Amino acid sequence: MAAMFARALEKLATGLARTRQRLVGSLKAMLTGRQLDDALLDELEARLIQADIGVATAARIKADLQAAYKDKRLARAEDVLEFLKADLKTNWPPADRGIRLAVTPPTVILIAGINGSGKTTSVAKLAWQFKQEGKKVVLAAADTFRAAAVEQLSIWADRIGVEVVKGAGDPASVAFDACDAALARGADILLVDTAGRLHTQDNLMRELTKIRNVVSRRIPGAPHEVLLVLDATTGQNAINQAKAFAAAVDVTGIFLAKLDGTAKGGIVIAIRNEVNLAVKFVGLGESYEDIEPFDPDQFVEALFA
Ligand SMILES: Nc1nc2c(ncn2[C@@H]2O[C@H](COP(=O)(O)OP(=O)(O)OP(=O)(O)O)[C@@H](O)[C@H]2O)c(=O)[nH]1
Ligand SMILES: [Mg+2]
Repeated sequence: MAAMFARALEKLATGLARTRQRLVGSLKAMLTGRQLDDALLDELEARLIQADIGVATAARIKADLQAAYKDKRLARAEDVLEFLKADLKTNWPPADRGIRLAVTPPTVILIAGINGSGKTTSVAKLAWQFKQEGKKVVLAAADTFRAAAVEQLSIWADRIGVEVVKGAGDPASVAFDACDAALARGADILLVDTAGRLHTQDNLMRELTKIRNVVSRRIPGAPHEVLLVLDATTGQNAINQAKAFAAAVDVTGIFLAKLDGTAKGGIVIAIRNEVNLAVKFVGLGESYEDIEPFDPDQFVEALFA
């Protein structure tokens, strides 16, 4: 267990390298030999905002630092990083970050998000992870608009060794067939990949609702999860997407992809404070193994590693 935790932390720390450089690295340089005064606190706040932690959160952290300094719980600028680390860890209340499994399998997980956010890759990652846990996984290629999308998912399915349901019909009918297949094969998990869409594209949002309805008609209680895949490299824009999608469909959690490719990893903190949805998984690379369940303590440890 300890070894598993260490490996996960290492993976996360590697993925967060750019954010750490940008944020913690620059803070270290900034704090060395400085007086803990208002000017320094202003600079610190600006750095936090640059790392996409969010304006409100940065202001709150600054106020916490000011209060701690006044109460003499914090004396030296050098101690700010330790304080910050502890402060960030208190940011997340206990939340359900696991996948809500069906009482009677299969558990159906619908994947949604804008174009190119990382949906198909995240489906592959989830499939791999569930398979590692000994679960039987089926994929539904419900992005039927492009042949290349079906092909991409099929390639992942082959590599991971799971079955994929394809079809010539519309996305909802493919999802329906996939439900049948998952039931017939006694699958534990059905992951439904969908086409990218914007929350402003009414017809496409209706189509997502249609997929949802068809799935729930075939399997009572499904979909058990609707995961929104967000691209961490888009920074604050990801927040707006999360709000818009959550208003349009019943999103149950976030898969934050491409956390490795960004210096804006502070977005995880902004999501917590500005969107009422738990980040359940993070994507840390382009391979199917580059997935970690999101754990706040681990995230903060990795950020300051
Ligand atoms: N570095 C990095 N790249 C990622 C990650 N997840 C996805 N990608 C890359 O992002 C690009 C888009 O990924 P897809 O999975 O095809 O995205 P999608 O949302 O399915 O795209 P559409 O179906 O076209 O809407 C690909 O080049 C992926 O390799 C990640 O966690 N880290
Ligand atoms: Mg895709």
